[in-house]
Amino acid sequence: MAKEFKSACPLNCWDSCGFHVTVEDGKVTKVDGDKSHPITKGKICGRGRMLESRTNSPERLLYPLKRIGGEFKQISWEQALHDISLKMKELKDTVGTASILHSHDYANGGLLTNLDQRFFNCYGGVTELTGSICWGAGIEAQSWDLGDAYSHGPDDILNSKHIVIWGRNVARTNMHLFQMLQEAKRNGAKLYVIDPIYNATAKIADKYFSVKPGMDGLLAAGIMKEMLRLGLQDKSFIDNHSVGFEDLAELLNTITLEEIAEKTEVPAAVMTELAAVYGDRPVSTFFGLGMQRYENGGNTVRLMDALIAVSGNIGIPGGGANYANRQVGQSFDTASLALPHRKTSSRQFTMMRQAEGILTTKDPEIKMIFVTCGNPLTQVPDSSRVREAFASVDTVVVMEQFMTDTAKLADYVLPVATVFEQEDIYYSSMYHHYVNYGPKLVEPPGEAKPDLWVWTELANHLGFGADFDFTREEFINMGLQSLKEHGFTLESLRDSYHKELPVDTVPWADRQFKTPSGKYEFTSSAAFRKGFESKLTLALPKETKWTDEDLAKKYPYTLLTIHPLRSNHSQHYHLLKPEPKAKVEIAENIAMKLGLEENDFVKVWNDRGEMKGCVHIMKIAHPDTINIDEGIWTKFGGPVNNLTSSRESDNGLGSTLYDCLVNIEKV
Ligand SMILES: Nc1nc2c(c(=O)[nH]1)N[C@H]1C(S)=C(S)[C@@H](COP(=O)(O)OP(=O)(O)OC[C@H]3O[C@@H](n4cnc5c(=O)[nH]c(N)nc54)[C@H](O)[C@@H]3O)O[C@H]1N2
Ligand SMILES: Nc1nc2c(c(=O)[nH]1)N[C@H]1C(S)=C(S)[C@@H](COP(=O)(O)OP(=O)(O)OC[C@H]3O[C@@H](n4cnc5c(=O)[nH]c(N)nc54)[C@H](O)[C@@H]3O)O[C@H]1N2
Ligand code: SF4
Ligand SMILES: [Mo]
Repeated sequence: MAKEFKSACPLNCWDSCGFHVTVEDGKVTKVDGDKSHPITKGKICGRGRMLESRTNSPERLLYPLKRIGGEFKQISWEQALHDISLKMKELKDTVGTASILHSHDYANGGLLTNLDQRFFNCYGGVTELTGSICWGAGIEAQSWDLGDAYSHGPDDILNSKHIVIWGRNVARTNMHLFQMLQEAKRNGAKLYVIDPIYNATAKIADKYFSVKPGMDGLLAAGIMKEMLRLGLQDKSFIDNHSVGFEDLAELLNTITLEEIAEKTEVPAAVMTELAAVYGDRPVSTFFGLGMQRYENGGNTVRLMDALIAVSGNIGIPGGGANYANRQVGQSFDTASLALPHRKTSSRQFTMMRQAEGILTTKDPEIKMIFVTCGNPLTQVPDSSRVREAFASVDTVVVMEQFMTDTAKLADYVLPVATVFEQEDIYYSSMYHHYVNYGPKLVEPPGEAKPDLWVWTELANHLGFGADFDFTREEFINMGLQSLKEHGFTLESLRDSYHKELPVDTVPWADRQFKTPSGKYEFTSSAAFRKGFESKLTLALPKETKWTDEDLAKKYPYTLLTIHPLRSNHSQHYHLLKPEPKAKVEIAENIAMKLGLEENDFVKVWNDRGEMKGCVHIMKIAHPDTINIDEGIWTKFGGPVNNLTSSRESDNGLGSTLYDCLVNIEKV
């Protein structure tokens, strides 16, 4: 008999949807939207629906596997736990715990995924990853400018006169914001999209502005120049709530509007038009992650923040520099879960440079890697280097649901449970501020186990089982301690399924910024203290004709590798029908120049690697721009990260995935 339950989407996504799940005879048979969810209101995307086929797929990993003589052999859990814990003991007693790397990303938004850190901290501390391929440059930039990265509550957009979508592919990646945009438009708000690609969001915009990839900081500078020329700045905000404005004004005097127009490939008149828009408060700006995945990404976000500050759109209803909402993650007591004080030795690699770290770091060398909630072989830049690095390590343990490119390279593959096979609560620090509850609905197939079970068993083998001697319920309540006074307990969430976190829905309304000065910092003392350039600059990406003429002659086109429509990163490709093919989307001018036609088979390459696929011509896209969606598996023609660079952003914590020149030819 079919039974209906509420649950939650665990995927790394802006939207963090509420689910309505059908279970028949111990199997999930349908995943739909929960109509009672205040933000997601019953609508979910195909990636969420496909969690049914992910859960029931015949390709699910069902048993622990060990590589023996180049082939995977099924082994018992007891043997897997014995082998792995023995190796960990040996490393701890000889070269030290930092010889283990924990490589991960954030594939599961469950609160208890924080317990992997508890495991490694109680073990003694390992080599950890810092920064983020995803949003690192922008997070660091906003923490320099404002003290942290906070967004307005989703409904506040209805207070905006103008809405600017800047480098966010809303219709594809953030569907509930797309619905809010439509409502705000009906309400009379004007919508602007700034993006090198004319995407589905641009189609509903009042105005679409195309920009040369990586040049958004300069564009913001041009808009600010025009605001100052026309006297449209918010003098009161600048005088009373900011520091360093003189440095910014001086910087803006070092470049002309014409020079900005030349580099951004945006007409000067557009900057004048956008100056008028920003001067007509309130204006809400929604940053995507697109424009910060460049070598100048941190500075770009800082210049965009500066524009929003200069125009007085910070801390007012209908305004905001909406990038991420870290108030959400900060609401939970993650320290009680992760026990950071328990580690005695540890070391850090950045996410981007993990391959370099593995290959070159000594004292101790990396001897073992644990991969959880991530697929670095496809998702981390400069894939061939990542492959070389992972292949060079003695013991690689991958905890996975499927035989991904990364799992294929492992020495031990441990099969883990999916969202419907374990109880947890889910949140995302990207868009809205509701936490969702997801019950255990079905048993994991075969011998698959929740990640927490694996940590607990390994802790028992390693002698710190007491640190894991708690039930899931106790762990969830541990993470909710900081919210107890607001009525959050697992019991209350089991009742309500979703609950609004007590966060500011108009952040910085009190103008008390979390910066060292307590003010908005155009010149950042936090940056200075960390040894970075504190003043704003007019930095350009690394791979452009302006910064590397020879490279641009060899590789004249900019490659973007944006997020796929039908897959969350690499997670859904293998379930798509028909089987996915690599698609190379090119701007019309490239097709004309090279005589390329729709469906031509082409090779895209640079010094780092190559990839092949079929041409699709984008009718409206910035000239000389190519896109290949990220996430595609090796067996379907990927990974596209064969082409991308592992360089870090200017502020050290982000990636430069889209800062990438390539060439293309028909094969
Ligand atoms: N369907 C789908 N949705 C997802 C995901 C997914 O894999 N698939 N992933 C989720 C995750 S983890 C994340 S981080 C978010 C990301 O959400 P987004 O930030 O919306 O995703 P991106 O694919 O990075 O695309 C950003 C947009 O930036 C544009 N862009 C690229 N370079 C520049 C530039 O220099 N300037 C400007 N102005 N625009 C630029 C691209 O053309 C694209 O439209 O999406 C989440 N949602
Ligand atoms: N070229 C290019 N590369 C990119 C990007 C881009 O725009 N362009 N985007 C970047 C961004 S924004 C992000 S966020 C990263 C994402 O990078 P990843 O998070 O590495 O990407 P996913 O494909 O989601 O892989 C997650 C893996 O975790 C597994 N998994 C899911 N749930 C669980 C669980 O509960 N436990 C365990 N142990 N495993 C689980 C899934 O099966 C999947 O194989 O990719 C980055 N890489
Ligand atoms: S992937 Fe995002 S939009 Fe799709 S169901 Fe999950 S949270 Fe919602
Ligand atoms: Mo991401």
